Amino acid sequence: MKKKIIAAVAAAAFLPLLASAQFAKTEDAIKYRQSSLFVMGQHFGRIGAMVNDKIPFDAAQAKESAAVVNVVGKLPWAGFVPGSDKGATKARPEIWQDAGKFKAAQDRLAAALPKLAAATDTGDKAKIKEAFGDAAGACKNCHDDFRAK
Ligand code: ASC
Repeated sequence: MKKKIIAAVAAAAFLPLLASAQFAKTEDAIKYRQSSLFVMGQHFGRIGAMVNDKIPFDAAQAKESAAVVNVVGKLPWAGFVPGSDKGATKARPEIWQDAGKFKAAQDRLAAALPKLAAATDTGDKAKIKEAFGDAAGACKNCHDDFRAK
């Protein structure tokens, strides 16, 4: 018991270290954020296609996609490690130069995604469409300021 507690405390102490050493290579950090954004975009796009009448509305699928987006939407930010503005990336240097503004853009998405998930719980297409619009606005806001064309 005592050993387990000591091990847990020791592990907790190393957590910040592990988080900062999450990627073996800068390229991996870039791939990680691009992959998570890609997966998020696929599922977000499915919801968009439904609420914009491009594909049939399916409440269960909307709910499933919103749940994916809600979780995967938390992931990309850890991939924006210092020095990863070079290479195969559209990330603009402002991400690191104006970190506060970049964080605010993340927070806007983080506020919108649980609302999208909650809207899909109702199964009400109009409500989902409204929440989707807010979340899409958060995507666009960040892309406008921080993603190269
Ligand atoms: C999407 C998607 C985005 C956003 C953005 C909103 O479906 O993949 O990146 O919406 O286009 O403006």
